[in-house]
Amino acid sequence: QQDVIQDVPEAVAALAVPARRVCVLTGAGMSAESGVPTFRDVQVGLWEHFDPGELATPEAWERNPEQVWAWYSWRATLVRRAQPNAGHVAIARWQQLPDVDLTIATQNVDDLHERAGARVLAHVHGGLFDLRCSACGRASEETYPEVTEPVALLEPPECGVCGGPVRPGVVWFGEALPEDDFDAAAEAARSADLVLVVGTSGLVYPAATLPHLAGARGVPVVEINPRESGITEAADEVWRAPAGEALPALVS
Ligand code: BJW
Repeated sequence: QQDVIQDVPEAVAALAVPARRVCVLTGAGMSAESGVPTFRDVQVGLWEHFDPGELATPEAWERNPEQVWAWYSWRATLVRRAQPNAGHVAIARWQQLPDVDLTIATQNVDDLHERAGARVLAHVHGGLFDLRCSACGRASEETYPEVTEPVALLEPPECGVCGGPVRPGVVWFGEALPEDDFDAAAEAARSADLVLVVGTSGLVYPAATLPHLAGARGVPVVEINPRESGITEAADEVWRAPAGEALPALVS
């Protein structure tokens, strides 16, 4: 089995092993090996098959809530059936080490970090399962129906208080990020002694500024991603490997 375990690049180990305050910033690539599709990967990315303007904007919701609800119900079913991968588990174990203060700020709307046993400091793009009323804003106890393949239209549930349509708790294009989450992520990145950026294209703002905030304070930034990204240039070290292989090697 030895030959399938990734060798940790020396320069990465030199930064990661002594680090006591670690900030891990994750994107869709973190959950790719759990079978949750990314957004922008060639062929398999969601935006190769679906139009974000029709599904992930407040205008799309206003125009056609049934279409948006149907798509998120399918995505929620995928996430419910997915399991945390070895990368999620490795980060959770790292966080549990007594001499390490490790924070996680994720762009992912799934709950796979939590299901691996980790505590997430910030979900900067919200949570898929945090449903709320789109009219009065109250949190909703409703859930998504099981939908095992993309379907065209599904009626969203009604808010138990005002009757408005219940929406996913995610951040769509053009919407503000939850301020507390973004501020906590920014502070964690700035005050870390290592920022590890895992599985993001670094193309969506303002989340993509987080590694730069750290870099500007002299915090070393390490990228784990099989491919080049918008973060690569700002990274001090780059490890071209999948999260589910690199992270267990790093933490073992
Ligand atoms: C692996 C792997 C493996 C694969 N292991 N790695 C400045 C400049 C230009 C534009 C803007 C700007 N500021 C704001 C904007 C507009 C916009 C934006 O950024 N647009 C750009 C796309 C051009 N931003 C916004 O609209 C944001 N809001 C905002 O700015 O509000 C301002 C405001 C203020 C006050 C009042 C009102 C408004 C909101 C952005 C919301 C993003 N939402 C989404 C959907 C969430 C819900 C859902 O899940 O449906 O969030 S879009 C989508 O992209 C999702 C992700 O979180 C986000 C980032 O994607 P991520 O995670 O990087 O995934 P991918 O697919 O892009 O990359 C995967 C990576 O993994 C790749 O690099 C692979 O190589 C790698 N990988 N396998 C490790 N095994």
